[in-house]
Amino acid sequence: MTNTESILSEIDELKQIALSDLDKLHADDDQLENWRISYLGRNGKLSSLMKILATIPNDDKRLVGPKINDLKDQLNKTFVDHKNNINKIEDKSGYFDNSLPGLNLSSGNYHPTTLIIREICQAFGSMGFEILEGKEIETEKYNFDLLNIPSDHPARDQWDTIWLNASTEGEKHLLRTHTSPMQARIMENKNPPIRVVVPGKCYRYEATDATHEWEFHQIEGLAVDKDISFSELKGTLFEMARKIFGSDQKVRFRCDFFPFVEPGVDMSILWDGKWIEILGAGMVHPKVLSGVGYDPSEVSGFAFGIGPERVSMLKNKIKDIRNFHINDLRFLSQFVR
Ligand code: YSA
Repeated sequence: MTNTESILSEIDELKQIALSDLDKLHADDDQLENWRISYLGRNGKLSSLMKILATIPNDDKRLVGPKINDLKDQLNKTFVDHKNNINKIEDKSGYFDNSLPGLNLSSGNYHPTTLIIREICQAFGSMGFEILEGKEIETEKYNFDLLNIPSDHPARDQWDTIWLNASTEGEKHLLRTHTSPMQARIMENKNPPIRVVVPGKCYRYEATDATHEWEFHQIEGLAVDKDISFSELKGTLFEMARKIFGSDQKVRFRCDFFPFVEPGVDMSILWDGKWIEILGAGMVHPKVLSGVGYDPSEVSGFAFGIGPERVSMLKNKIKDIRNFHINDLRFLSQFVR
């Protein structure tokens, strides 16, 4: 084989190996660049062929020279095409592979407190109660005075209060310790018959434990009309417990003291062999009725304050009320509407 023939066969061989090597590269930028340097670089394999060109006779150069140039053009073009193709496959923004499985989008869910508040309000809604909301910043007058708890009354100690610095026209402000101030606000603005429930947040200046939070919710209930009796209070709360916990649920009423009711009770649920208190209630005290301008000889009423987190704890076997506030998705994602 002459020198020229051997160069021609080297050109063919180089072409085959270069293209086959390039074809094996699918992603790695470094490997692509190595390929380019190895074949097309200044000291690459194509340059070596060019150097041999100088050693062959001029007539043969006319035959071999264009062949080397053609190979150079072909390798350059194939390299650029191949690289573009790889970039297109890797480009997530512009390239859409409709054979890939879909992404799972995580959908949000209601907070367990929202879920139980809605469930309890719905239970009362089906018994004809309206739903209202009140404000979390209250005055001493509505949180205590109009509820028959004067400033020197020891019963105030029952509600450990977070007082605010702000006061307007001598009125002291606080974060409401219960939803009961809404009783007076509603009665001042409405005439009987009244049937409302008021869900909302309350705050108490107290240490937390498994059943007590310093920030928690209550659902206040109020019914005022002519001839409202204690048996209607009992019947309404029994029905609520039946709707929330089922008809077999055992419920206990005991006497309790709240200055704004007479008589007063609390209601407990039998759970795992223990009675757990979920609400305070009673017949609206005549002093509260007259304080808002009603005539206690004309109308009577009952009221109650439920702790929805406690209800949810019983229903969902939650051991610690603090779970409601620590924002742990392992806890929160268990509550599906
Ligand atoms: C009583 C008579 C009425 O005519 C109207 C309302 C009331 C309830 C009264 N306002 C009150 O706040 N009573 S209470 O202090 O016993 O709280 C009522 C319910 O709120 C409790 O049974 C409990 O379920 C919940 N609760 C109270 N303190 C809590 C709490 N839940 C979580 N953390 C706390 N620190």
